[in-house]
Amino acid sequence: QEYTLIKMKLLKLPDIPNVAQLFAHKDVFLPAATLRPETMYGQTNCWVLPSGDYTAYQLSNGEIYIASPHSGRNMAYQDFFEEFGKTSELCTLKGSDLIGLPVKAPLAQYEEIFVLPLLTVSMVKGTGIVTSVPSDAPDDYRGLMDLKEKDALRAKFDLKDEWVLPFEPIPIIETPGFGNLAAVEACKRHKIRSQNDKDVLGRAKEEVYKAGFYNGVLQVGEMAGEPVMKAKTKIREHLINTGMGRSYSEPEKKVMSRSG
Ligand code: ZZB
Repeated sequence: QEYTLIKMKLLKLPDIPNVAQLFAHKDVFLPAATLRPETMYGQTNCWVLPSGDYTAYQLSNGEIYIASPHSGRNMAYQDFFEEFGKTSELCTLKGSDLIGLPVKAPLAQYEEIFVLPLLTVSMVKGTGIVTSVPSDAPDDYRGLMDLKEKDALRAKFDLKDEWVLPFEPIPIIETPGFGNLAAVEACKRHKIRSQNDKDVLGRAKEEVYKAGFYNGVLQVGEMAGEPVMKAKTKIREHLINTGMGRSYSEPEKKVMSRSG
């Protein structure tokens, strides 16, 4: 599986004394793994698993990435670290330590967006850091709406209203049959009421993926007017060439289970 890592830059360091020291004067990123780089114009927040274990890694280019140990082990074989096959770890953090931090997300229309909790983030897929595009990803739309609609959920995670309430899905892709907020439409059709409605969210995601990939037309940015299929590769290259993104791959699940 070939992902694009979206380098979301931390605009404030976690408020943990030793950690703040380790990160001082360095560029620290939350690298979100995506298969849809063309949707980055619609980012509204970043997701982490509150109970998830994350590691801060020192990259050979001087940058720091905070990501899952699962992704760290994969990065070790893809020239992210000084020594091939070895990770370079600075410290560990909980997802909850990251919640509420502001980040600058590449190509996002919002100047700064915030790290928020999503209970369905997998720590063994991608990097465990997920960028949120509620216009085109049903999981993201439902996750954001849960936080907006359920005051008790915001209270549970100590979220400030200003991290959540100002952010709305942004129309970025026209998808025939779904309009310009495909995920919002799909969640409406399937009457999805919670981020925990996993099965139906999975079906909505499949539908939106297919319709968006084959028939979607980008509405914003330099590739506006181009089909998603064409814009996807160009935007991925742009992100990587400008240092805002990086290529990252994961072995197929079958290969992983065969090798243990
Ligand atoms: C932005 C985005 C915009 C995404 C969209 C999807 C959509 P897949 O196909 O199952 O591999 N993702 C990445 N890592 C994780 C994780 N650890 N836990 C939960 N979700 C994760 O899924 C790849 C997509 O799942 C990624 O692409 C990411 O969300 C999310 F408009 O990034 B995507 C219809 C989907 N639309």
